[in-house]
Amino acid sequence: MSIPIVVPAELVARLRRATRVVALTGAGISAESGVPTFRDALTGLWAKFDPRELATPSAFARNPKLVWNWYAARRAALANVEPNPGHVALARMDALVPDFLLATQNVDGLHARAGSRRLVELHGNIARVKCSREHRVVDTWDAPADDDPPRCPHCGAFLRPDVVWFEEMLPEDALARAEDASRRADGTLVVGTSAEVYPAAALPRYARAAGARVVEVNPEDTPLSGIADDVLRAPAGLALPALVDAVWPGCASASAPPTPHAADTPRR
Ligand code: BV8
Repeated sequence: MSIPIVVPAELVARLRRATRVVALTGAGISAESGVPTFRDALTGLWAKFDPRELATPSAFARNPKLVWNWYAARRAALANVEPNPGHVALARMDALVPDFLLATQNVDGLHARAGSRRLVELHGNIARVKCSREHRVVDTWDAPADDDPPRCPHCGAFLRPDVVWFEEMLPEDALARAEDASRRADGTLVVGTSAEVYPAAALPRYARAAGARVVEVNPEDTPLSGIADDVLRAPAGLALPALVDAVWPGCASASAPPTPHAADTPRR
């Protein structure tokens, strides 16, 4: 059942003129790919846990095996999902907007798989594993033995997912690029996030302060709805293709994988 997505004409005009656009995404954009959001209750072994409890250094210190297995289960589940038209539409925008940056809170890697190139993963990527002591990414790791996660081949410390846990600093370069782009933006999209986790949730406010047009795409209200100029209350997999088709009609359907950088080709 496709719901008609109304894209305001003024928004179309503003985005068509925009040259510097930043998109911030959260778990909601991957929901239509079958990836549970952070608000969706955990299931199975983890049903009794709040994700915010498990995604912490103290949880890993307390029970490394439990946390390792939680991430291993999420990693395995990602092997059976595909990017959806929402991811692909943002990859299209990357090919169409001169100065574009996609900052995601998601660790699922679906934006990169959809063809997004100017992309920063603010909270890391679940496909990578690193040493919990030296923070060096390791390419291969053996299956965990008995009750422990696998160990670092260099120093013997436990291995852990290369994601940012609560109370841990974000990757400096990724955060700096996202903050800088937000402070220079003339348009920003806030897609599928409950906007409660910082410093990511502050980015649209920096764009707002810079005079950017703020567009929220979310079926539900969020703490950022109040600063949005436009709110598309619809699933991202429907709203984003409609938005890209409205702003850049005839630039091949928004749900088709992007061709090499339209932005590199001289604009007529
Ligand atoms: C840090 C990786 C320094 C791991 C994650 C300022 C104020 C208050 C608190 C703080 C602050 N500054 C720092 C903090 C502390 C904390 C924080 O923000 N706490 C919150 C809970 C209040 N921040 C940190 O700890 C950060 N580090 O600040 O370091 C420091 C050091 C020591 C002590 C203090 C500070 C690190 C934060 C990163 C944590 N790692 N993920 C993993 O994935 O396992 S966060 C994780 O949760 C996600 O990455 C994401 O960021 C967040 C979940 O939010 P969403 O992605 O938005 O998902 P959610 O499920 O909540 O919502 C889904 C939305 O989608 C909904 O709105 C829904 O309506 C919508 N939706 C559903 N379907 C669709 C849809 N939308 C569109 N289409 C659909 N189809």
